[in-house]
Amino acid sequence: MNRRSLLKTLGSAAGFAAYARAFNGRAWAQAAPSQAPSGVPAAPAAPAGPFTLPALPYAYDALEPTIDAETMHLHHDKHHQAYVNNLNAAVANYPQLASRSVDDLIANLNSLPDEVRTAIRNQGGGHANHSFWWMILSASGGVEPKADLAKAIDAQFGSYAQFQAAFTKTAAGLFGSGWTWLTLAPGGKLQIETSPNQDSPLTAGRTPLLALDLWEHSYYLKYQNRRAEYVAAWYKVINWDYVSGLYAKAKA
Ligand code: MN3
Repeated sequence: MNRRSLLKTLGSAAGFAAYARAFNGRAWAQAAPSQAPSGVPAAPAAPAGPFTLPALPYAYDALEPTIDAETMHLHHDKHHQAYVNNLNAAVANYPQLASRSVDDLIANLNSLPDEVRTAIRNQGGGHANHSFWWMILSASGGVEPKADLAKAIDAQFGSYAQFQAAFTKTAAGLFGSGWTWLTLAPGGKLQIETSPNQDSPLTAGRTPLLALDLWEHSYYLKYQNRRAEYVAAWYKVINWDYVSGLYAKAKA
């Protein structure tokens, strides 16, 4: 749109909408260089929304040495971003889905159109699980469960140490890519469970309280094939203050 036709059409709402479209198109083009700064070719353009990558709630190196900054960059900026992009692509033609939260989509997979259910299960699951993952990690979140969650863990597993042993055993038993979770079932019982791929306990109606990412991308740079070492170290960076808060909220 040139300046003259712009001036001519700005008087109407339709004209303003056309101007807004033209401006947004130009801004988008400027924001997407053909080469990323690192020299890696840019990925094909993905829809800009409705889902967006949440910022990390701490610095990329905040979890060093347990989880290294390079892993955090790749995991957050590349892997999580890809789930967001692919989820946006999946809902691009479904405006009725775009207005729902990703947790709502994952908790109600049966409500989704057949054509996009698998894509949302995988890509939406990846977005939901990783959004959760960043929040349950911290270098300063306390070393043990707090308050009512501490009592519930003691009551159900015997002690925090026994809970850790059970969680580690379940994690070690997961074959392939997936997650290990501490969840709260509708009856109020704590549960240690695994999910394959990017499946979420939300789909089964349980509330995630704690998650352990067991995809190789979450640890391979630093730990290589030593997955047990990664799992053992991960307990040092659990944000128990946050997790205990989730339990209190879910019980309320
Ligand atoms: Mn991951």
